[in-house]
Amino acid sequence: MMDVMEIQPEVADALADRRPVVALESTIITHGMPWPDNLDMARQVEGDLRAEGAVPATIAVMGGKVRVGLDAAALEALARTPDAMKLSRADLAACIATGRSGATTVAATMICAARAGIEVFATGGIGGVHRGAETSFDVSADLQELARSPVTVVCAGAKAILDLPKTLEVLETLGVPVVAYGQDALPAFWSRDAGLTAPLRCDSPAEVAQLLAARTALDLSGGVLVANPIPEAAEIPHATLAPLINEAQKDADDKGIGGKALTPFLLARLAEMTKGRSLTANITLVRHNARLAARIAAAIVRAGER
Ligand code: PSU
Ligand code: MN
Repeated sequence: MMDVMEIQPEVADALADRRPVVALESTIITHGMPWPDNLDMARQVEGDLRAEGAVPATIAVMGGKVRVGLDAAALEALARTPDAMKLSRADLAACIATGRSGATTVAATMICAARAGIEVFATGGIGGVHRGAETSFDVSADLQELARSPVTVVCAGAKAILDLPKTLEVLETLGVPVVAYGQDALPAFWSRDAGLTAPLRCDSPAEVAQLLAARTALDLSGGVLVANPIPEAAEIPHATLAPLINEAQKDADDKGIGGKALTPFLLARLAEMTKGRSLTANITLVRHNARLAARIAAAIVRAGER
């Protein structure tokens, strides 16, 4: 069989020794943030994981292989490749087969993490049901993947550029546990609360590990979504953002932007409209999620030792 995975030795050793490892996606680097903030963010997040005692495994496709764990040179090369393919489940194999560079979305990162044996993954926000999906049918493949791949995804909720009630409905239909961390409200990426209550709540990494153990005992497939509210100091209130999001979505509609280009367009447009405040908030929340993901990975390891 074709060997398509290249696991960095540091990551492989940590997995073999049952030490905490946390996967990181790469679309946020190539399509979610501009150069050079993207590289700074990627390095900082890896540093945050290490500071919490976890080994980072940033995932991307380079040179015809899925690389699990990138060295400094590979991370920089990727951050300088804005035309990297944006990979979801549908594109992963084609990117490998053609030898192109590709950045993994939440969906593709989950697939690769699960194959590598990594149980926890940190990101900013997941994809979801886009506004106007009743006509565009634009529902991110991230949601299906959460139902399929056994990975715990720590995010700051779904981006407020999405239709959040519909996103929650689809996750419920797919049987994906959606857990708000430390509060009842569903965090909405740049805002701690957009007026929706999360279906489930956990208040500590140990509680998340217990939930995962019970799911394993029941042989339930798929992943778990942990939504960690952005730190208060960095939050942009929902009322401030809502009109800007409407405007950004209208710009996208006017320009005929949809499909894979929509999320990157909306993020870039919002960063412009908020004069960089949304980008700063995005970086803060990803780093915050990485620290929680590391603590959850450590709690899973501890639970396995008992
Ligand atoms: N989180 C961010 N910025 C991003 C993304 C997430 O803070 O750019 C990316 C993720 O990779 C996610 C993708 O999987 O956006 C969703 O894209 P789509 O809506 O096209 O499925
Ligand atoms: Mn889409």
